[in-house]
Amino acid sequence: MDKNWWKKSVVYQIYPRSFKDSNGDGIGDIKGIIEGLDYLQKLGINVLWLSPIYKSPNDDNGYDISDYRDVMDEFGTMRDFDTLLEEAHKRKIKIIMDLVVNHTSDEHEWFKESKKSKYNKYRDYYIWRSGKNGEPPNDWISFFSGSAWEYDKTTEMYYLHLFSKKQADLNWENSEVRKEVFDMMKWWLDKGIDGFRMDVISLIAKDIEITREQDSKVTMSIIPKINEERVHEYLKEMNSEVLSKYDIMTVGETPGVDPEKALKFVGESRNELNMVFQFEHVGVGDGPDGKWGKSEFNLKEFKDIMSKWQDALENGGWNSLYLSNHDQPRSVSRFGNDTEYREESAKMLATCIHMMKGTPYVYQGEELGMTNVKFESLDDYRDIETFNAYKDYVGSGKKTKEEMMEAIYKRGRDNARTPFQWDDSGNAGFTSGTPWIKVNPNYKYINAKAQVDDENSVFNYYRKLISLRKQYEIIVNGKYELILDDDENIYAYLRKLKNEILLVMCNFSDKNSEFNLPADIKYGKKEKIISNYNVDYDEIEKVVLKPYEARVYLLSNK
Ligand code: ISL
Ligand code: CA
Repeated sequence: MDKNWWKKSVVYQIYPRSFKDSNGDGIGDIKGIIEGLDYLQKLGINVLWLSPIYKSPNDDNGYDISDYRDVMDEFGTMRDFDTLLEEAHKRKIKIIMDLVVNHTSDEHEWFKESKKSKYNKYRDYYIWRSGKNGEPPNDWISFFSGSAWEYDKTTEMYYLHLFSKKQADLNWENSEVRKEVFDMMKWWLDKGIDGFRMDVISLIAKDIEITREQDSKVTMSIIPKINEERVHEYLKEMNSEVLSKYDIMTVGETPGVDPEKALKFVGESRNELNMVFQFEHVGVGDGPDGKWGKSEFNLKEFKDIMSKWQDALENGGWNSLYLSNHDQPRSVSRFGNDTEYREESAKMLATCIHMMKGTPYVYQGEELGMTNVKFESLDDYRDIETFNAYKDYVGSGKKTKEEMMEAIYKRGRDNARTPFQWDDSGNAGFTSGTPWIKVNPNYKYINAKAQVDDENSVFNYYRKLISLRKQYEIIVNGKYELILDDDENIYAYLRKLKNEILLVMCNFSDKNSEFNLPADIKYGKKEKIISNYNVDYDEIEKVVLKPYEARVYLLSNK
């Protein structure tokens, strides 16, 4: 058995609510995922990450879990899940589940008990504190706007919620909580799942005594004061109790983590996780106001961040590679050009990410070049983060309504959550009913049906990138090296393994850009392995790259 299979894998993320609806209620479901498996097999991915499918009142689309051992009614039954796992495995596709254990829903049995009295057995499963002079216990703020504390009149105390008030933070200091979580993880692993993506796992241990005001680093960001030592104690315990006993992959979602901190999570000798999702590159160009503020994309900064991560994790670590997920705008809209050069830039961005060292993640629809959406009315949105931010910014006068809508068009999470575009029939072939969120009107020309059989499509380009990773060891193991560091339009890098060099050129601009091969790169043979324009490939010393052009060559001494 290959213990490091996750290093050679490409992961596909499914947001079940928006993937495929099998019964016409407008909500994607597990049977819908099963119907989509052949499509995914064709794409060539070998791991599926499912965003949460557990029982949930859906305040945050399943990231608020009320029963970890049951399936959300709208998504189907546990039998459906077992069938999905079996059908996926038949196709050599592994499944990893979202593990959301920083918090539970306030409708979870544990929380319902916890709030009953100070002496309840479950009281210490959550984080309760008394207020101060009629105010919350401290100045912490929620990721979804407002105080991170909610007053509960039953016991006249506050509980902590880093996200919505229906997502109460679990108290990881309590060993009973850890045991419950570990047992639940084993229960799923014993079913045969292949790993976990761990929601905000870097935030599970907090130093509540430290206010934002006291901690200047914290004041600058939404992320509260974390007890890093404890986080790693808990993960080591999780690893020895659970993870180490199975042949699985793990990826932690870790807001606020830089490469130095990341090595503590993923260092090979650390016995914690396999890799983490970092956030630095998706926040590139953001000002102090974060995602809702002004943002100027800057390629140079982006290259610096990516290169810093590639370099830092070269020895004894491993990177995750992503440009989009269910919380981020569509990558082609954020980093490329979603109008005139949509196809070119979608392919270029994919090249840039897939040729790096690490495990690539494809978010549903990214492989079609799906774009952001603009709904005219706020009522057409569904995301709690969007609604709360709107209230916060417009309510306080920090932004006008128009300014806030513009910000939502750019960065709102619903951009990524419109239904998957299967074909050009009504509602993009996603549902025969009324979708829970409107489809992006561009499904008429951006859809899977139009792309699967078109050899020049974005889909088939992804398919080729994915197959190259299986074919060339250098794509998995080659050492990354940035070249043309200062170029403001071109992102070019090398991967080196033995006597081979992979040369990757990506033009991030909508203009022709001249690439000049650094003189110290010596080679005998060259072979073009993928490109997104049909051009003449003989010359690599000096190349005029067309708008959003990408090319990859394999150079060898032989
Ligand atoms: O979405 C974000 C920025 O727009 C992030 O701040 C996000 O809230 C953060 O990365 C944590 O995300 C994860 O946990 C949340 C959930 O809403 C997200 O969907 C999930 O990916 C709470 O469970
Ligand atoms: Ca359904």
